[in-house]
Amino acid sequence: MSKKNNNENIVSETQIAVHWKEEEYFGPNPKFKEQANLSDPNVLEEYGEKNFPECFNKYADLLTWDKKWDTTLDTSNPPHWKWFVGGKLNASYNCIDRNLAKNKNKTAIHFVPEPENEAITHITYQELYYKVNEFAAVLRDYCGLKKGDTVTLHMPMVPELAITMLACARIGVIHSQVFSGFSGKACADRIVDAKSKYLITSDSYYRAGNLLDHKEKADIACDNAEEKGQHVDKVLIWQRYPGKYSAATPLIEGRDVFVNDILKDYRNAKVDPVSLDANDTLFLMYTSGTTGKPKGAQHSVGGYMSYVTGTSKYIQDIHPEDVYWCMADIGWITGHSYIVYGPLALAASSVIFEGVPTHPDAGRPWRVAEELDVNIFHTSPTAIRALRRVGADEPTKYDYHFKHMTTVGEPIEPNVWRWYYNVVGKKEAVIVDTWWQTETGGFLCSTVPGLHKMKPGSAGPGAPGIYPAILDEDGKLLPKGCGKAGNIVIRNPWPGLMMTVWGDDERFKRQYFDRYCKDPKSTDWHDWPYFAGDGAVEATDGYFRILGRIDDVINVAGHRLGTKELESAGLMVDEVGEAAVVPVADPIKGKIPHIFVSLKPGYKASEELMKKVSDTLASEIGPIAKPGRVWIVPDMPKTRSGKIMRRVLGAIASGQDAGDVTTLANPQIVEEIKKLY
Ligand code: 6R9
Repeated sequence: MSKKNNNENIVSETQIAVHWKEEEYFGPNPKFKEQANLSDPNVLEEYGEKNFPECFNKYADLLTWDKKWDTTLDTSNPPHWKWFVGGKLNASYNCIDRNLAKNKNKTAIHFVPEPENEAITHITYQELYYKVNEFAAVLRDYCGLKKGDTVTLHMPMVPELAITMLACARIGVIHSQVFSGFSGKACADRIVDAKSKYLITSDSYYRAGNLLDHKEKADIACDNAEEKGQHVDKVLIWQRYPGKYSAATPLIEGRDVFVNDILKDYRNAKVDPVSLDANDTLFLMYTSGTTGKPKGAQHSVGGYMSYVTGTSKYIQDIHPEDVYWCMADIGWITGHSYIVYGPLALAASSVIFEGVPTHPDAGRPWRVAEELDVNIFHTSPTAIRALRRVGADEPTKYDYHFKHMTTVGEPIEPNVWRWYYNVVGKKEAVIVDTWWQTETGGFLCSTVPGLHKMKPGSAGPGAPGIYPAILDEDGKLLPKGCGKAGNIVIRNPWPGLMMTVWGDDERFKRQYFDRYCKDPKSTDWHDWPYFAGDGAVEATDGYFRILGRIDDVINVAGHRLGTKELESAGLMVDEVGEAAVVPVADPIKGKIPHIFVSLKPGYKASEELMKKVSDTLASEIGPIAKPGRVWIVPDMPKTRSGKIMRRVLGAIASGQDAGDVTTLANPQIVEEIKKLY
């Protein structure tokens, strides 16, 4: 779809004006480079297109296979690519058993409870082996679960979540973990879609100082699932304090059982890992997207495990002696790939943190880092902004040293990136900005930390073996350095890509491939680019800067502005802690941006400050970006994974109904913001 703008130039719908200035490069740090898993530029060439798909055999070779694969990539049924066909393996074996010979006494999981007076616990690989076997016996012998069955997990950030996942993986049971912050009803929808007869949950967990009753959500989930036609036979409940029930909601007889009680009958049980086909399913991870019912991204055992292990090694730079802390929740894909499966397959020590990073104060993460001597740290821009907002100098007070840090989940504003680099990383740590999705299993764009320079706000080039491109609305390639944004696609298959949407092959094809498929009859992968749904621009150096979901684009008088670049300009105002930009209908310009900002502690809203924000947008981006209104708000409405809900802000700014806000992390904020209207 093309249309004419005021200058009579043809502009396409995807051509967002990109006004962001080029940022300077950083690093890579020579000390980091010396120890990096990947620092030889020639190796990178081995992942070039002429070696595709065999280049990914190197990732698969990082795993232990029961039977080696015959075919690296089978494209006979597009777009359901099959990797490592004929190969057999087990994920639980790869994350646990094979590490025992050299590392059985090493910590696999450091569990950091939220209350600071509770000691950190350290689970060795031997203990993990023991616990996973016992629970696998419960699943197999007590529950009667077998390969290919699904179970829904609704568990908080406790080690038992990783144990449950690995126990499922051990016997080929497909786990579907639902983020613990989601409601019982959201859990029910996922139980119904996955057709789970078992729900595995916890009685309670700590959140910002409160021990929450989590079991009450299980009751709602089961009742709601029943109404929708899915009966849950049993609810298995892990106890936050084993042997003690910490929730007020009574048990339902015949349905609810404490894991701790059953485990007594399976003491020291051992369960042989089931040898699975590479293309059997390891887990489902539901993703909501902006529209439609949640989709179950169905991930494979062989391809997924190879991809997360390879990227954990080369992008996260995990060595077995590292203490690695990813602050994401295991209820999201980041936690599955880069807290559990990737790091454990590499025999690292992975930290599971129960709590809120800024509780009881902004120094908490840095105290944990100091105590455990964490050297790899992984978090999101939303957490970085929150930590900067409440404790910009806190990191300097603690004696920890990161060699490597990751940002993931949203585009990071360059000046937030610089705080992360200078203050959190103490100018010692390299940063990778990893762009990817639930659907993609692992990283798609990122610098290789021992090889590439970093550029604030840019994810970087395609990860090894990933060939991204920017296409316009008509599928024409937008060459690098052209300054125009478009839709980012991945031209080739890769092992981490989901196999399909659970129970809906058609939706998988429609959502991710129909957009740019060159020939639906073709079995040549070149005809099937993966459409990610994000807008992006490729700089002359081949680095991709992600501008956000393509729906987050504002068209002001024919100029397409990325919300992210406006927000980034807003964040250049010292007083601003967070910023969100939304489009509001305007009779003259079509759409006009409104900017919502929340302030760092100690600052107050004023007319003067509003003007300062407005002027900064105009001076940084251009007069076209001058916002229709600057809203100074106490906080942003956020999803449970910390993403700002621009949809809600857009509705408020337009004087419309904000819709269903019950799934927000902070629904009460919506009323407060509405009062400003
Ligand atoms: C891993 C994860 C996916 C969407 C994705 C994009 C945004 C993720 C990003 C990023 C810019 C990054 N996103 N990482 N945008 N830079 N480094 O977050 O998966 O929850 O499925 O979200 O998040 O818009 O399309 P998921």
